[in-house]
Amino acid sequence: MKRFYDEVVDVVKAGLRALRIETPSWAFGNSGTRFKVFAQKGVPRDPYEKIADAAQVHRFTGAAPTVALHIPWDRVDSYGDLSHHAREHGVAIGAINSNVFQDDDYMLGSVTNPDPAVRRKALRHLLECVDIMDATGSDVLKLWFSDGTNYPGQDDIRDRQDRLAEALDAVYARLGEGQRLVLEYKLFEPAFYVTDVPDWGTAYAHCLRLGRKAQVVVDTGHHAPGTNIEFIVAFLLREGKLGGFDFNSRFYADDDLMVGAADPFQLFRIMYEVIRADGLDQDVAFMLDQCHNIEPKIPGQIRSVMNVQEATAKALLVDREALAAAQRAGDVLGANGVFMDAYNTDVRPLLAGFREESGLAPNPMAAYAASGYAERIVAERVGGHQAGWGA
Ligand code: LRH
Ligand code: MN
Repeated sequence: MKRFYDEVVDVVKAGLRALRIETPSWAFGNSGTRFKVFAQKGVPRDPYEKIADAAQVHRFTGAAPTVALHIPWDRVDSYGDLSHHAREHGVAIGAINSNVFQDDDYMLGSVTNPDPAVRRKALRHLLECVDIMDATGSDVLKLWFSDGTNYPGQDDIRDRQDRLAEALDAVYARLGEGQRLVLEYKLFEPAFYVTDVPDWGTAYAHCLRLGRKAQVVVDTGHHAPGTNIEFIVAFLLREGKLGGFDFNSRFYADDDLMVGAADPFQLFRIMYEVIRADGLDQDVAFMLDQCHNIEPKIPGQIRSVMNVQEATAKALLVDREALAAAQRAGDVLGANGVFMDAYNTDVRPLLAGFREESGLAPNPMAAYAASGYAERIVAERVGGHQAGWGA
């Protein structure tokens, strides 16, 4: 392992340089569960402050240069001005996330709603998000539909798919040059019987039908327990249909905990399939989609970026030649051993060195804590309305 390690260090560093992780604006606002949203001091009051906080994640990790927006949570008068503000803070605006899950009209669905007037309203919002992409220079429209039913017979499963396809066609047709849509699936919640885009197969089928500008988003928390997510990743990459990732982790359902916190080995296996498919050089939007309900939000995002960097460095350390030879030879334990050697390698010293070579502090968490930024925003952000999921 030692000989291989010395040889491959530069390959690992090259991979880490290519790794870009988008932070979600909504992770910096208050979030919680239906039981309670705990307000934290210093939380942003508007998209400008959210972007300033996201810029801290990039400042200390060097790996989070873009921030995803969620509309209407991040609605502003001038998206051009917001983009300028982002650039001033050394970041850029990334994916635009639509939201057709918080309006009373969408109780029985948005683009799949039995009522054509509600479907038209939902479509107008999706098209407005493309207008915002034009204004921010974003090339990714991220679509997640909470649409579904709670009781058998409540609505016709096939009719809802027809309505969904009709809306996706209209959005796809509106996409400009260089723009693409990424469709996110989720097994359940808030719907508890049928979710209209419940799994990767449904999302993949719709994207295949739409065309090359449509790809699938894999959100770690959106699968049934026990789902082999790295298989889905390997399959979608093989098809050129993995458009993005919503990184987080969970012990039970869509817990939206810090990526790698609940299952660092799963994250390693996922990143290995990404590396194996040269996914770092493809247009896969790696995004965090998390809620820091009880922990400080900016450090939570910094820790999350570090967790993805650690998993990626370990995945890049897999001795691919030795692995392929063992696999070809049917050497089950040998192959598994090569894989586990990489996973069991402590890459933290390598990452600290990589950060220093990149002009960054070796320990981003300690550097952020020492920056005084956390204390400053608590002192400055008094009054006003703290941001959250309620807009
Ligand atoms: C849905 C989801 C989706 C976002 C939302 C914030 O659960 O994962 O990606 O729109 O969280
Ligand atoms: Mn998500």
